[in-house]
Amino acid sequence: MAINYRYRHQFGNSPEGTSHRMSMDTTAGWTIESAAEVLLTAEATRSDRHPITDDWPDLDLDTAYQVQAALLARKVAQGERIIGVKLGLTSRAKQQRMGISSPLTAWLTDGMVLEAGVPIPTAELIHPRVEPEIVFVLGEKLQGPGITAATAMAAVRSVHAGLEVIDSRFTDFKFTLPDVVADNASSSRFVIGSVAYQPDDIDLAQEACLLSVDGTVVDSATGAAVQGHPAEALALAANALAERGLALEAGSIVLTGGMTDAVFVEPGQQIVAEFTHLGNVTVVGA
Ligand code: 0L1
Ligand code: MG
Repeated sequence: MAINYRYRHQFGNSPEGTSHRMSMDTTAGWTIESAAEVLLTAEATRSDRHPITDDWPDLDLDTAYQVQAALLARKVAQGERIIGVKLGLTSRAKQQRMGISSPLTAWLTDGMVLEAGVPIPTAELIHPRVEPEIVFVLGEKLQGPGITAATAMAAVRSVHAGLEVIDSRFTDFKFTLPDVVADNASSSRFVIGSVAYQPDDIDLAQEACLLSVDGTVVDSATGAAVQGHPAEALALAANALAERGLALEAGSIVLTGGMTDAVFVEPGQQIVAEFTHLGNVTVVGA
């Protein structure tokens, strides 16, 4: 799949730049930079930790998105490229499991791409879980505010099945909304299926997915689980990013959010998402 990534001119070295980022010291002694550093260290050392909000209870959503931006800026400084956006907590299954009812946005980098057939490097991760998603690749830039599901779909070049591997830096995947926003929505890896549909050629609300582990179906959902229609999730992302002065670039990959609850993956396990039209996507734990 040929995908163009055009974030550099918009974002420079980080998704949201550095100019407006606060360098405040909180009463708890935390800063945006120190929170980003703690999360990146947890990822690099495979060590889960308690929520940042336990120590920094005043961490609000705006500041959490600045922590997320600082974290991404560090990944970019280390050579990763931003290639798209992922939504989190867009389905009731995910919201109920995590106890959080607000969707959120986060970023995808090329370091998160898991090529088809490459096993999930479980030894490098804390407690990986896998969830099926409907994925868009944009043919045009998409900039809010005022984006509707229809205008969002007009910007889509192709639709795919996907599996996201999430790996929260917080113990037992227990966090508040600001924690998970700061943690870039538990991002770890993702794989996109090879089947591509034109947006007009598929009814995404009706598109069904069976999720199986080692041949046993453990969950199922249709695209309607994602905000009623995955295009609503795409519109939500464009409008939410616009509030922070950002847009989705042409060529972006957009993960619209887990359709079902995520399942843990152990070494040797095979997880398959079988979609009605979008084909099968398979991952194996290394
Ligand atoms: O797709 C998703 O809903 C990801 C949510 C990220 C938060 C999590 O479940 O750890
Ligand atoms: Mg996800």
